[in-house]
Amino acid sequence: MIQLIENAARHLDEIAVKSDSTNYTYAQLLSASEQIALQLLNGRTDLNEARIAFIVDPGFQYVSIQWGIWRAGGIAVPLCIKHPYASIKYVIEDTKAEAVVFSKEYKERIQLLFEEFEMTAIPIESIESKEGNLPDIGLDRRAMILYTSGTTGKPKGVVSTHQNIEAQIKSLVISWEWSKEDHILNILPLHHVHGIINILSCALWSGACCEFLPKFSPKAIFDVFCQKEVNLFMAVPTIYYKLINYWNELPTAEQQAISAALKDFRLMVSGSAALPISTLEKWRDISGHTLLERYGMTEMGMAISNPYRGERKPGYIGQPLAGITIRLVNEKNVTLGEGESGEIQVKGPNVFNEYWEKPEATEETFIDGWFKTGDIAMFENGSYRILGRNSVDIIKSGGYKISALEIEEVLRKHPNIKDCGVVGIPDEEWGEIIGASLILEQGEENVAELKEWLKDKLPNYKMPRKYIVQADLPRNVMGKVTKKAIQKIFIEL
Ligand code: MLC
Ligand code: AMP
Repeated sequence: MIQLIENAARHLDEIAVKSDSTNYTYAQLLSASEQIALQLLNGRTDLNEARIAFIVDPGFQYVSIQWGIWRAGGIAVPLCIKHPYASIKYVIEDTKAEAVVFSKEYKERIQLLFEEFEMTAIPIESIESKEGNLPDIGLDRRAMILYTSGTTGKPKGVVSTHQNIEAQIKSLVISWEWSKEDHILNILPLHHVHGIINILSCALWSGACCEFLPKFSPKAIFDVFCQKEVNLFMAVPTIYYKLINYWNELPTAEQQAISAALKDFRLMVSGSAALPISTLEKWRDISGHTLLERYGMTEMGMAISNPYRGERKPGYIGQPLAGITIRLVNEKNVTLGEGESGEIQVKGPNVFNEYWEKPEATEETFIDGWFKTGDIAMFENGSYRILGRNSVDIIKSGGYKISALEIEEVLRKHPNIKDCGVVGIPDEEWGEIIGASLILEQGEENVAELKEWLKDKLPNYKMPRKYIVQADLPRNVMGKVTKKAIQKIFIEL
């Protein structure tokens, strides 16, 4: 039994989703998702964990398809609407999805899939009304695969069961006191946990309303806030930074109207990357709210959070959420005490079981049942504080996790690039921006042409923003590229 969907029956006439200026009730969501489930089943009794990919704009269609896949017993594979064909193809190939559900906006982008793979194309507009039975779904069934970048080459599929998802939702609903009176604005991409679990699923679990905007725009966000229906907001630090910049440029009367609307909010949360204290303070001046910073990861949902009630400490991520156990360990895996810095390891029902068809990667990421996050932190004065990561090859930009190695692999395929080193450069707005040091085969390389060449190979958020050309990459005595030395060159530019 999927409790998230069972809960909907308690709120049939309430608004579940607001998108494209239309309100959709929980009854409509149940009906639309049932039709999609029956269409996917197409006479079968159960999808038995078949992977179903889907690509539609954030909104009612997205939720109906996600729930439809779950109700038919499938594994939902949400595709990123900003990905070029090459990235979409990778996910389809890796998951061996049996079908893609899509809306007409994305038909052209994915058309080639149906020539390259044996799979079913399901235009969302083609779903017909059907009658039939839906299978019973156990909590241990695999429910979703989200792709995350790691320290080895290509992204890995993180598999979550219904049990994982339920545990992730429940701990947030309890800790942040969600209720059916809540109304949240969701402007985050829907192929990552922040948008899918923390915002969408927590809202629907609670009988609340989740409103969507078609794309990120500070003006559109503030316009929605000023309608005074929304009382909850969650975003990555870059988004708060952009909202602050936009607000600063507005005439005083508009600034005051926005600030007045924000004061009535119940809660505002920041996460997915470190929240600069300057951003927290400026947002407090504008909104009257101290952002609640929390820490999480695709593999486990949220794990550590500042309190909903009680002191929210700037620069700290807070305490373990209900039902989640945390320890810090050193390189020898010895548990550390207060004031010592080490890797965060996590245990709990929220933690995933496996990377999709990557048993070795799965084994490497657990030790004695603890999930190794790769994040370094310290516990002091009753709170955890993030100090960094144990790999320089993981970049966080705009809240997206990006693998330097994945970008290097693409760059090395360019005919004039002999070698390269990709790094994250600290940046107030983006957290980090991506820098690439290039070793050329010959002559010079035109950056505009290189960007054009990269366009169909990498999504926009994985594009290097700064380039340098070097005669050779800096290396240590063992011959290993020293990324810190490359970073230093970019910082000093
Ligand atoms: C885009 N641009 C960047 C950039 N991304 N510049 C530097 N670094 C980046 N990473 C530039 C573009 O080139 C363009 O420039 C301009 O910004 C607008 O580009 P866009 O593609 O239209 O971006 P936009 O829609 O504005 O997106 C910005 C954003 C987005 C902050 C809204 O990055 C975003 O949605 N981030 C959230 C990601 C997220 O949800 N992460 C959660 C992962 S889960 P120009 O010059 O052409 O205008 C997780 C677990 C947890 O982490 O704990 O939550
Ligand atoms: P992802 O793999 O995209 O889910 O990103 C998870 C990573 O985001 C974590 O491993 C952290 O490195 C980072 N992260 C999430 N929340 C925070 C936070 N509040 N402060 C610092 N880093 C964070």
